[in-house]
Amino acid sequence: MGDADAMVVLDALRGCVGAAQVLTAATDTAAYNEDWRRKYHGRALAVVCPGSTAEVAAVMRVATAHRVPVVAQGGNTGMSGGATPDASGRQIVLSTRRLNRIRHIDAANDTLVAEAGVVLQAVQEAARAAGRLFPLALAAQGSCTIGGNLATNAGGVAVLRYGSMRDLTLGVEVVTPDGRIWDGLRGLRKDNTGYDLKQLYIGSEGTLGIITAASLKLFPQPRATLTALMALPSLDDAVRLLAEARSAMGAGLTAFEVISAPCVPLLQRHFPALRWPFAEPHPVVVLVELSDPEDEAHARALLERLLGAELDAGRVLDGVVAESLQQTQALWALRECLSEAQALEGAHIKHDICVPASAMAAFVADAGQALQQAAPGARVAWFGHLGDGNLHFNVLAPPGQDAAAFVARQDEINRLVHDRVAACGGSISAEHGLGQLRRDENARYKSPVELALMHTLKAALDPLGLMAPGKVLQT
Ligand code: FAD
Ligand code: 2HG
Ligand code: ZN
Repeated sequence: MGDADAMVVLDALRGCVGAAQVLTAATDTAAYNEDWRRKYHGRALAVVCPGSTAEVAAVMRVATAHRVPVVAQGGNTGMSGGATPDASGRQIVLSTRRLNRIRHIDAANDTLVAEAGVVLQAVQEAARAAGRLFPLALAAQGSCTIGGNLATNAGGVAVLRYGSMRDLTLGVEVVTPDGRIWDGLRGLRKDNTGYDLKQLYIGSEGTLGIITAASLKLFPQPRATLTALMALPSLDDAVRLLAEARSAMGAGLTAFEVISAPCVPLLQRHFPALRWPFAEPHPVVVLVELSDPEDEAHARALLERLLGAELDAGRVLDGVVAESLQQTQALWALRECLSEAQALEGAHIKHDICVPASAMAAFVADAGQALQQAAPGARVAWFGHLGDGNLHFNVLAPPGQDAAAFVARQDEINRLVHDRVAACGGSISAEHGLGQLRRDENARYKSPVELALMHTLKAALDPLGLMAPGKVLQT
C-alpha cells in the first residue's frame, strides 16, 4: 500500500470511529504491536477502536472496500501470537477495548449478555453481584476479554466442572468481513434450527469475523469452596488421585491442577514472597478445589476424608487444606504465577497439549526422556489442568545456557513433543489456539480432509482473506 492509499484508508477509518480512535503514533500503537510473551512483533497501519457494533461494521466495510487485512485484539494476553499484526504495515488492529458494556443480565434465565471487550473479571463480578456464577477462570482474567475468550475457546481452571468457553456460550453477535451484523444473541439451551454457527466463530481466532457480543451461561454460586494442595510421588499417582477425587466429590470437584517439581525453583526465584508449603521436594503437587452446595463444614469433611485416606495409604506424601480465604488465595497464587515465573526466567518453548488421562504419565516420561537426550539438562517445567488432560509442557534451556539459542531449536523440540502427543491420540493445542505459533505444526498433524474442510469454511466466510491472514491456516 502506498502512502496515498494509506491516507485514504486512514481518513475513511476516522470517518467510522472518529479521529481520536484511530491510533497511528508509535507510542500509542506499541503495546498492540507486540504479544504478551514478547515473542511476536508487528507493525500495524493503525489501531482502530470502535465503540459499538455499528462502528465495527463500518470499519469492516472500509476494510473490505480497500482490501485491508484486519487483526482483532482484545486484552492481548493470547499465548499463540494470534492478536499480533504482521510487520508489513498494511494490516489494521481492530481493538475491542471500547466494546465494554454488559448489556443484560437475566438471572431467571441464568444468562448474561456482554460485549466482546468486557474484561473477564468484570463479567465474573457482574454475575456475582446478581447472585450467580460465571465460571470461566484463568490467571489472565484481570485483562483478557470475553471476545478473546470466545475467539480462542479459552479453558482455564474450571473446565473440569463447567467446560470451556464453547460450553459456556448460548449465542454470539458477529460482524462479517464485509460489514454485515449477525445478531445471534440467543439465550436458549435448546435450538436445533440448522447449523450451529456460533460454534464456528468460537475458537476461530479472528479468522472468520469479529465477535462483538455474546450471551453467556450463568450458574448457581456454590455455598462454599475449599482448596487443598497435595504432594504425590508421581504423575501416575496424580492421575489415580483424580479418579478417586471424582468418585468422592462428583460435580463438586471444580479444579484439579498439577505442578511439576522443576516449576518450584522458578516460583521461588521470581516470586520469593510466595510461600511454598512443603519442606521436602516432591515430584508432583496437585491443587484440588471442591465446591459445595451445602456448607464449608460439609466440604471440609469430604476433602479431609479424601486426604486422610490417601495419606494413610502412602499415596499422598503431604497435604495442606486452606483454613481461610487468605490461605486459599495463597495456594492459588502458587499455581497462577507459573506463567509469569517462566516468562521471567527467560524465553522458553511452550506446548499446550491434551492427551487422554490414561496416556498422560507414559507420555510425560517418554517425552521427558527424549528431550534429555536431545538437550541434556533442559528443564521440563510442566504444569496445568490435569483434570482436563491438558498440560503446559514447557521446556526451558538448561541452567546457564543461552535462552535464545535454545529457543532457536523450537522446531526440533516441537517435533519430539508433538509426535508423541499425536501417537497417543492427543491434541497439540488444548486451549491456547494456533495463532501463528502452531499454524504449521497443526498442518503437520491434521488430516488433509480436515484441513481442506477448514480452508473451505474460511473461503466461504472470508472470501477476500482479510481476517487475520496467516493465522490458524496457511493462506
Ligand atoms: P487476545 O490476546 O487479544 O486475542 C486472542 C485471539 O483472539 C487472537 O487471535 C485475536 O485475533 C482473537 N480475538 C480477540 N478478540 C476477538 C473478537 N472480538 N473477535 C474475533 N477475534 C478476536 N488461556 C486459557 O485458555 N486458559 C488459561 O488458563 C490461560 N491462562 C493464562 C494465563 C496468563 C498469565 C496469560 C497471559 C494467558 C493465559 N491464557 C489462558 C491465554 C489467554 O489469556 C486467553 O487465550 C484469552 O482468552 C485471550 O483473551 P484476550 O482478550 O487477551 O485475547
Ligand atoms: C495457564 O494455565 C495458562 O496458566 C498459561 O494456560 C500456560 O504459560 C503457559 O504455558
Ligand atoms: Zn492453561
